[in-house]
Amino acid sequence: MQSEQIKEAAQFLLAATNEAKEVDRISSRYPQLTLGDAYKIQHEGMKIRESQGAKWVGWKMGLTSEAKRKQMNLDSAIFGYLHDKGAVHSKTLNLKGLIHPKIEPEIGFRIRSELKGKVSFEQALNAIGGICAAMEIIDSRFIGFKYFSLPDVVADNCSAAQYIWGEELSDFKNLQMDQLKMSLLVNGIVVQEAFASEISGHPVHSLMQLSELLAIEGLSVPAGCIVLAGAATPAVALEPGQTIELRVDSLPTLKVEAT
Ligand code: OOG
Ligand code: MG
Repeated sequence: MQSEQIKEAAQFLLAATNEAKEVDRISSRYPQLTLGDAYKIQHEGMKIRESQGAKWVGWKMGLTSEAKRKQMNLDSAIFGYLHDKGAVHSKTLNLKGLIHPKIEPEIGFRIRSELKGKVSFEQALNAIGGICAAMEIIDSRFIGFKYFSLPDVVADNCSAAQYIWGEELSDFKNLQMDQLKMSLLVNGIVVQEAFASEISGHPVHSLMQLSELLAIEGLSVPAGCIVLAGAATPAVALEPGQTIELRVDSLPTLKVEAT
């Protein structure tokens, strides 16, 4: 795709986000859309947001669990960006302004030293300064939240909308991170449950994968940023009135009320 088309596609998707309006997939407008073009569209989207005052804060991994790949009928891990305006700071989650939001149980990392390219498990683990339970609110801009290709979802910043960040644990060396049980509750009832090993076999593998995927685009995981490792289970549709809770063994619980 030409750079003018990349810009146009980024603007088209941001307008859909801001107007909470579902739109046709990018690949129906630009059938030649490749994964490389899609990451350029994503990057352009972040640049536009920055010009409007948002700050980049980190990365999200997507489709790191088999359950998510099955749910979306797509087959490989992808990444997107997180910005400060996406953080939910209150105990209520306002669904106005979202199209068809869903919520996912995730593990969050605070990065203390840069990761670049292919790294070992030890290097990735040592780069983590804190871990927490986190929830991601995803909201595809595409009609029906389905039937999109990998480049489509990447261009749409991997459906990123908002995220809820838990209290971080900095002393996690004795934690069997992949053995943490994650339970997502709606109105007090467990609706999804999985071990953190569902995230790429181990959440740290997801971080290693992220570093490698970023290198293809000439990017890295800088010190100080945050990372969402990807959902451990399928996403759950959000509706006003629900109380959503995420319990993860050994990590502080998260609870919000959707309005
Ligand atoms: C893509 C984003 C997936 C995750 O954690 O797997 C994602 C989508 O499902 O629309 O954020
Ligand atoms: Mg996610």
